[in-house]
Amino acid sequence: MHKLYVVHSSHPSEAVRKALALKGIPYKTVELLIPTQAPLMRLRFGRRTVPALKLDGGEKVSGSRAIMRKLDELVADPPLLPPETDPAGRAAVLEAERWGEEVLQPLVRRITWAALKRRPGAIPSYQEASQLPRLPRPVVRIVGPGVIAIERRMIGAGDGAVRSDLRALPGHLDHVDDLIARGVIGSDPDQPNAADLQIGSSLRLLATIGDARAMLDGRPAAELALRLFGDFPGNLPAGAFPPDWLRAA
Ligand SMILES: N[C@@H](CCC(=O)N[C@@H](CS)C(=O)NCC(=O)O)C(=O)O
Repeated sequence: MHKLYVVHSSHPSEAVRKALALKGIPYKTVELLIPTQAPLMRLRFGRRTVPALKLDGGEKVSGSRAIMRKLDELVADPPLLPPETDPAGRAAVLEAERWGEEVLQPLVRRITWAALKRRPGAIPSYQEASQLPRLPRPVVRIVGPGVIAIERRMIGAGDGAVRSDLRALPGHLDHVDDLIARGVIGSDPDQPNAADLQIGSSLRLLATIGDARAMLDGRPAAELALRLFGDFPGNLPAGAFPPDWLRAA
């Protein structure tokens, strides 16, 4: 059986999980504890991030976009990209997926860890439905801030970066709404493409952050995320970021 390596409430991991489900590909989930995935994944896959897929035959594929390509090779239907007979449509979806992975996905990750730094009490909500044994709250209270500090350092989520992420966020959401209006994403709710999954999973994680939800609410982007990823762990009430960080946005 194929094995998918994930961490719980990871947006690109959820994107890949959804693709596997759409294609009806059976797999086993290997859930790793944050932040142990970094050294463990480097040992197993030569790259420190999840999602990563180990195929039945032993082939290893790391990274959400590479995995999406592999899944289309394994099971053609439903396809995650427009057909090669529609080169313009295919290029537009690939470009939206690239933007989703390279720009939106890390931005949402930085905002999430920066918000958790300010509201570590929300950590258990991001562990809901995890396969791993639930850590007792007092343990989370003690180790949580250390884990958050490691993650923030690893992904560059310092205050300066997150302030400019929040400032840039409305522009990025306009871009998503524009992709929807142009039909690049969101055109077929029953058959999401690779960009739908990449962008929708990031927006769904973003919607768990109260301060960001205020910017998302009422947008087609929010509707897309909630439609594709209804159940998603995490709830971090509004008020985590200083008001002037949000005013700047
Ligand atoms: N952009 C890549 C990387 C994903 C990524 O950064 N995943 C996070 C979890 S959401 C991770 O494994 N972080 C650990 C690290 O940065 O060492 C992808 O889409 O696969």
